[in-house]
Amino acid sequence: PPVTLIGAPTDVGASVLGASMGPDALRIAGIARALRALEPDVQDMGNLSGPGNPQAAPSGGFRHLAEVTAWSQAVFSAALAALDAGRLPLLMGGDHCLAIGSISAAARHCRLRGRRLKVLWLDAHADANTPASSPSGNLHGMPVACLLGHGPRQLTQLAGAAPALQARQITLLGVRSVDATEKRFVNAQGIEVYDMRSIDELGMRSVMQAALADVDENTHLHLSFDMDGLDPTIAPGVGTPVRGGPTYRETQLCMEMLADSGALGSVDVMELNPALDVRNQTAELAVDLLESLFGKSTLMRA
Ligand code: DIR
Ligand code: MN
Ligand code: MN
Ligand code: MN
Repeated sequence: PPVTLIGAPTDVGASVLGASMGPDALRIAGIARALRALEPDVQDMGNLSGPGNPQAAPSGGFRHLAEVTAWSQAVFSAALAALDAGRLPLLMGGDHCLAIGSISAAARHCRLRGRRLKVLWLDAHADANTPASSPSGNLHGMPVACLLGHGPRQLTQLAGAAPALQARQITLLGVRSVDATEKRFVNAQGIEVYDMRSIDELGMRSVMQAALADVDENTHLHLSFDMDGLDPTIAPGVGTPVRGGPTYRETQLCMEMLADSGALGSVDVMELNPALDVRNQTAELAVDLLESLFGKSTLMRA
């Protein structure tokens, strides 16, 4: 489908600064040109605007709740407009709290059209903290919980009164850093998780087959890609790196199998932090992986 690139240059949901520069780093790495080789209709709508980063301490369990809400609403509107125009929104973050906006938009779009939404969350972290469990108050550690209806109302009700997602609609992939209290929430909700141990034991191919087993013609697949999901030796440009992530080849296979599903409907590329990167290599890696996600393959395959 035609693609709309949406820039969301903010780091209000994180405590490490710099993800605000992610959209331009992706542009410099040639994201639009690379995708146009695979899908001729790629529009870059430029950057959304929103409040600056006050660099305040958490209050009431959250850091920057008002700012995160304003940005999430902007992302929600832009992503929903793209979806309603029959386009695939590709959100260029920005920190991962913004996925509350993009996924709420996908949920609303799918609800109105009777489509089934399925979210694949590729991340070193589970991002499933609630205000009560969060050690940091950073909202980029809470989007999964918010999307399941656990969090401040401003964020849980972007797409309407019902939670944007049911637990069975989301699969976490690549996880290797989960806070002790967050672990309980993930288990209690029954979220499907393929952590690094599963990828080690089963291999990426089997994991992706299992993760995509329930995808059918009526499924809208949303990929929420936190760049810290990758191993930091190949993706150093992130604010909260965790060693032991999937390799370059494993991630390529993941993207190729997502492309083969034919169900991709929306994408987030989040937490890219150019201030911590090495000669823009993490942005270039993101573009390389996105090419596979949008169907580039070495040879034609049956
Ligand atoms: C940690 C870190 N679990 C928190 N989360 C991160 O602050 O909630 N998510 N870095 O991407
Ligand atoms: Mn659609
Ligand atoms: Mn994340
Ligand atoms: Mn993460």
